[in-house]
Amino acid sequence: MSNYHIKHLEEYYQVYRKSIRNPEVFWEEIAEEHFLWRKRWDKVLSWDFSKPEVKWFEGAQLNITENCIDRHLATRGDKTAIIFEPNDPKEASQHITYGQLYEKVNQFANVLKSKGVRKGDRVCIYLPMIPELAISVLACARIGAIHSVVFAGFSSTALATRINDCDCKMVITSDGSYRGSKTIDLKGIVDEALNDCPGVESVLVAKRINSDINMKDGRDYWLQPLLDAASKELKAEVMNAEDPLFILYTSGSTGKPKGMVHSTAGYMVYTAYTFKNVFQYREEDVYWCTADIGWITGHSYIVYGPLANGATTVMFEGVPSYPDFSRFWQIVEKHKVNQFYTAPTAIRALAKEGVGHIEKSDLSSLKVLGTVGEPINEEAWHWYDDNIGKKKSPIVDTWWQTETGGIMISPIPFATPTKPTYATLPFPGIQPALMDENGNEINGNSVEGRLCVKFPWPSMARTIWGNHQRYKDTYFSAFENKYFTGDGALRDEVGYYRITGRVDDVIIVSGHNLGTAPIEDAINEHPAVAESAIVGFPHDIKGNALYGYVILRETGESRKHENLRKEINQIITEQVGPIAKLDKIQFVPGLPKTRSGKIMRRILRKIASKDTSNLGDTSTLLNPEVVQEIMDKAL
Ligand code: 7RM
Repeated sequence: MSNYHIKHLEEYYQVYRKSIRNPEVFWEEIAEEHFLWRKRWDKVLSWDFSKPEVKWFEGAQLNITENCIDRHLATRGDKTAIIFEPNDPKEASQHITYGQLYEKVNQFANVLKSKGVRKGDRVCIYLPMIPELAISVLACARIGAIHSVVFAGFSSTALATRINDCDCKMVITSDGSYRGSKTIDLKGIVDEALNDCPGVESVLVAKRINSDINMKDGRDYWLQPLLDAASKELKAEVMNAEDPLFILYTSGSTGKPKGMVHSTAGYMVYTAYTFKNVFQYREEDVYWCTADIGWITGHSYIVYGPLANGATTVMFEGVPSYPDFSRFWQIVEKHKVNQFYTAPTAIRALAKEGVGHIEKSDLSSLKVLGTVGEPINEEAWHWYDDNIGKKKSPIVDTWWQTETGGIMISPIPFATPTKPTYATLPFPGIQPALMDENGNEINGNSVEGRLCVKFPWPSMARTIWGNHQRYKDTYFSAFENKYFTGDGALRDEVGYYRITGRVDDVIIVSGHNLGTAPIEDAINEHPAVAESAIVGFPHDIKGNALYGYVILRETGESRKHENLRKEINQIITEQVGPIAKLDKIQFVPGLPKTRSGKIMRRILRKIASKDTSNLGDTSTLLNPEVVQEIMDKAL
């Protein structure tokens, strides 16, 4: 029986049981059979969640790029590793083979070395979704430099914070980027950020939009001439299993962003293993994840997981709406995409545009559909299933986090029967636990609680850069000896998990626990409502009361607002109960959202509590302007 590639439900249960009974033997077999090691480990696992300290494959040595590139050369040298699909459909796509990727990564790595980057140094990568982004990530890994990719939609302040937090000595960027019909002056943003980053010694600049930019003498270098002059050979640095591979920032609910640190061997093993199974990847398949490499989804499931399996992975530079909303489906047809992985927020945006945009494209190549990033609502799930998968492609609703490094709960397509809005079953090696408010584990099925993980898995983040105490406080202090995810979940009668959302979204009103999601679902049923968000605010008698922010489909006249408020509370009373009625309802033009579509409730909570003197870090907001508009009319 192969533990590595699970094909049936029975096999899943067998493998899962084995992974729980004897995790070390389980992971050791996978590590042994499917990866290239320079030196074998002395110990598979040592761990102590009270410190917290976790080590996987201690004593082993490897380089992850030898696993993602070199070892494929003999059998897959001419196979396409990366398909680059540009923003503009009229521009030709590029196919980079494993052989070419080997040379390009080595050239890039040689350039990094020539500019003084050494093993352990931090390099900030601020690039659009062009091949140089994947190549520079791998080039860092090849020489043991720690990459810190910052999504190229972040502002100069957000960029500077991230550069300084981990003392990057180099920034890799481009002259600019294309995003739909717009261009963005990336180099200008970097220049502004670097006014506050004294530690940065050099900037490598890729040419993308041919704009006229400022190049600072002795600091800024055009990338291409350096690459052209660099050798295509380079011996990969030998890394220890637990050496940091990268830092990736995730926004905390308070304070500055957290630089999650991922290590080398465990991350490699886990992302490769989950990629193979969650997407049922076969040798000839073309796989496409629409995320940006600036997020964990792009790190694990555009770059490392697919390449470690010798897969063909698509990198798309553009947006779903350019030149029009048929773009995704045209790309699926053009590259005959077999596995397609996107976010619920994209699915909802596409659904809103109607099926006319789909009908033009041949989607028959699709075999597996994926979703990630937030709970997918039933309507979006069915729209995806009906119109994109034509009810033939299983949907994998994959639950995981920046901190977990890889997919934790997900169906295995063609093995696990799917259920709308359910992430279903834990991956082999993952031991979830649902906890009650008193810190006790809730056993049995048909239960709901706070989602924890009670045993280490290989790709878990090892610390927060420069702040181990914060790592401990945030993830290992709420429940003893467990990793706390911050999410709530329910386990149904057969043991399937459904992630209900962040538990920081739970509001206790008069002693009753209210989840924001069911209340919002009720409000959204009102025909005049487009979207809504609920937060709690302090109340003398109830402890907390509810404040609703509601976006109307049409702005309408304010004299109608009083009636609407009554109707909304009527629906809530009917669907959730009178306890969930809103004390205040503010009609707003938009909601503050992160770029991955998550509502930033922290800001809404502050506005509702009239505590707006310090809104905290708003640098990750897609639409910061809406915050002022909401504040101006707060109730
Ligand atoms: C991969 C990613 C993590 C948070 C997580 C959840 C939410 C992610 C799902 C989901 C319901 C899903 N990393 N989340 N996936 N909720 N179903 N399939 O998104 O660090 O950016 O976010 O996202 O709340 O804790 S992340």
